Amino acid sequence: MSDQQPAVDPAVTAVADDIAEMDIRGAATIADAAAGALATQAERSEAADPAAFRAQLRAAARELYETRPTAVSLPNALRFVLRGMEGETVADLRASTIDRAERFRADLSQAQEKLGRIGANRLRDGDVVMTHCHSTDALSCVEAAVEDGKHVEAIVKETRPRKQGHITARQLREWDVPVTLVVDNATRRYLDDADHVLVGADSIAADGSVINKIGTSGLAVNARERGVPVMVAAQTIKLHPDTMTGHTVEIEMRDEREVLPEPERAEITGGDPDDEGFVVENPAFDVTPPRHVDAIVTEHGQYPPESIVTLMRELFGATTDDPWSV
Ligand code: RI2
Repeated sequence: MSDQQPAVDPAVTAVADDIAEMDIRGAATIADAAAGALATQAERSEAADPAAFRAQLRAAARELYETRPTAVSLPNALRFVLRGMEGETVADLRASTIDRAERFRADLSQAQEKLGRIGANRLRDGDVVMTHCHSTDALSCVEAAVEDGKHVEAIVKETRPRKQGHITARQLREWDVPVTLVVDNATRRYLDDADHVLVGADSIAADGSVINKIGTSGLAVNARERGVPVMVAAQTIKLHPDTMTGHTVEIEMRDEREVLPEPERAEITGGDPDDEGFVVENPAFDVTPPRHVDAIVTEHGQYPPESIVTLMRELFGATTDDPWSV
C-alpha cells in the first residue's frame, strides 16, 4: 500500500516537523508557513496527471494539518489554498495553487498591519501593556502605536514552559519600547502598573471564548479583578468556524520534557522512569471566557467578544469541510 501514497515533498515534511517542534510557532506564522509549504509542493510536484496532483496536495495538507491541533489558522490556511486549486491540467492546477498561496500570504500580512492600526487606537501616550507569550498580532498594535509617536512601555510575562516572553522582549527592545520582564507568578503584583493586558489568540470560538497560551485565562481573571482591560489581537484567520456548529477546540498537550527535563524528573522519582504516582502535564493553551475579555481587535475592527459570531458567519458561512481528508 505504502508505494501508492501520494509523494509529499521533503520540504513540506521539513515545515511540518518545524511546526510540530515549534521552531515555526505562533498562529499567524504557522498559517503563513503552511500556505508556503503547499506552494512548494505545487511547484515541485512531478504528478503525471491532475488526479495525482490533487492527491499530492491533499496529502501535503494532511501532513501539515496533523502537526498541532489548537491554532485554527492552520486548517483555515490549508482550506483557503486548496479551495483555490483549479484547472483541468497539471500546469493550471500548479499555477492556481501557487497564486492562491501567495494571495493568502499577502492578505495575512496586510490584515496584521490593519489590525495593528486599529489596536493602536486603544493605546494612549504613556500607557503600559502587559503581554503574555509572543503574539505577532498583539505586537503589531504596539508597533503601530509607536509609529504614531506614542510612548508605550511593556511588562512582559516570561511564559513558562517555553519562555516565549523572551521573543516578545527582544522584539519590543528592537522598537525601543522599555520592557520589564517578570515571571508568570508576578502577574497580579504587576497588574497594578498596567493599563492594558494585550494578548493574541490561537483560536476564537463562536461564543467569544479566546483560546490562547496557557496562563491567559488566569491573567484575564486577575486583570478583571484589578480593573485592567483585556484586549485580544486576532486576525480573522483565528476565528474557528467549526465552533458555530457545536464543535469544541482541542487543547494541545505537549511533551512533559518541556516542563521537566529528564535529569530533574529523575531527582524527583529517584531515577524510577515507571513511577506511576508522579505525573507531569503540559497543556499548551487554555480558554478565557468572553466575560473576561473587553475587546477582540481584528482587521475588520474591534468587537465585543459576544458579537464575534456575526463576523464569523459573514466570513466563513455556516459550514466547513476538510478537503485534505477526501
Ligand atoms: P500570533 C502562540 O502559540 C501564542 O499562544 C500566541 O498568543 C498565539 O500563538 C498567536 O500568535 P504558540 O505557537 O499569530 O507559541 O499573534 O504555541 O503571532
